[in-house]
Amino acid sequence: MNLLPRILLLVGLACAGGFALARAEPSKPNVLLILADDLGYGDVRCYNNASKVPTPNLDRLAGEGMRFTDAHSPATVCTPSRYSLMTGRMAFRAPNGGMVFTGVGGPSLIEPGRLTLPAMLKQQGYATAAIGKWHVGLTVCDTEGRPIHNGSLEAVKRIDYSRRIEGGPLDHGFDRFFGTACCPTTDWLYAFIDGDRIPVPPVKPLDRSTLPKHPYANDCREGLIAPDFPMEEVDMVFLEKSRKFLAQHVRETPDRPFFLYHATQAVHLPSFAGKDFRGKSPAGPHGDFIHQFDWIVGELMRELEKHGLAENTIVLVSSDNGPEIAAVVHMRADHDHDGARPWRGIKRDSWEGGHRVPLIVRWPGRIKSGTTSDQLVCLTDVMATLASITGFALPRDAAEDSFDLLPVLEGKATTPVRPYLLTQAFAGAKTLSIRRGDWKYLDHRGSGGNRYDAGELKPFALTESDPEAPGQLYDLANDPGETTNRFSENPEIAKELRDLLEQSRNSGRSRP
Ligand SMILES: [Ca+2]
Repeated sequence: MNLLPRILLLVGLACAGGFALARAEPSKPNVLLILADDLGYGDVRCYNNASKVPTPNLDRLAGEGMRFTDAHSPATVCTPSRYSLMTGRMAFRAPNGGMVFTGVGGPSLIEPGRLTLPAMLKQQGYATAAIGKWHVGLTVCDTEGRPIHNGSLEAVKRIDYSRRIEGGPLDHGFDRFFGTACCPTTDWLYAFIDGDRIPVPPVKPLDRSTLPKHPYANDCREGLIAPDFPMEEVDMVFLEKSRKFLAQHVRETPDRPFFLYHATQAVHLPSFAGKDFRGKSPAGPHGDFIHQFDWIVGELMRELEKHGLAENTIVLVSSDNGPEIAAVVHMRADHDHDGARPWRGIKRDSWEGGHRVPLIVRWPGRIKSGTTSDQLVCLTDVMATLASITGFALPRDAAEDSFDLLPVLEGKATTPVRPYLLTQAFAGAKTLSIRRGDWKYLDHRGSGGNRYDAGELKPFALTESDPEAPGQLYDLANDPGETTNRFSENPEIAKELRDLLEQSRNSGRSRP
């Protein structure tokens, strides 16, 4: 070989090597994860053009990023769904993993020592903050130091506010936390937690006589309230805290990436929209609340832009489960609006309406604007995706149900990233379902959550098409509304899916 070609070859190899190194060096974008509570697929205009609620900010976000049409919450209720988002693992695999915490909640569903999404990002150099509703459990104590878990008003009265709160967000990877233990305006303890303390304790019974009265105002229990706790402006307080976090981050630690998890009160009942939003949507009080959530998303985006962060921040917006009974039943009747549309079932149910949720992801330069993905994805996947994006090698005993969506986000995935999807309904491990391709198998009879034989949902009950079958099998390609149970028609497919579910349950994981 002549000298010149050899030099060129060496230069070429060096360039290729340098390029490879540059490519291998993971970028560390900021992450803003916005989680709505009980926001339905059909509540958002870009998912349902018949939605009666204007959602211009979510629609704009979808236009600037990727909108997933087959995204799922891991569970059909708050606590297990949020556990799974924070750990990348199905909650039914954890002790008490089907439980929904009430009152003060707890103890933490997250096992001590388990790697969480925020802890992983913290290891990757991120500043981490959680603002809003936690609901994954924590531990408060009485004056004797005895733990208080769940319980109602009597439990709240026994709390010793001088003691540290154990097992909350600060003990699971967040540098900062400001929010509430459970549902902010539902669960007896109407007080803000700042870090690991409640600086302003609740001192008097909540006076519900001054609160709005409408079909969406239930779920507000007779708890104790702190003097600084504004029942109708909780989300405005959370927004202000997230704004302050971003401003402080830019001022004090601009060289570090951040992970901000903003979990709103909206749109969980009671639908107490803030004063600036009442009557602003044409779809009643719950419509106003959805509209307020949309506005909050817009404000957080504006805040990123103000600080010059919008270009290098991945923004994810989703919901922890489908829409609530009152919201669906009354909005269908009074406003011709259907938050569960086009699916069967709602919050708590195994049917799609319980867990098919909006998911919008914006990441300028990496995600093509205005794209749609029909990949089967789950909120457990956020952890493996951010591991991939930040160059973190997930250990085997973490994120067991999490799949890397980066190829999907970059438009490079040509095959499904998930072999199958698991979901759990209200009764946790007793009401699991599994989806592979177009087939979905429910390992139980009935909804898995709500009653349809009586009460408000009775008018929406469908006749069971395969009443003797022990489970349900639906072909979502031809029957997205899950109207016809094909269990007895296709026993071999039902068995395959049941076996796969059993195998996944026994192995403790779905990630290879
Ligand atoms: Ca929820």
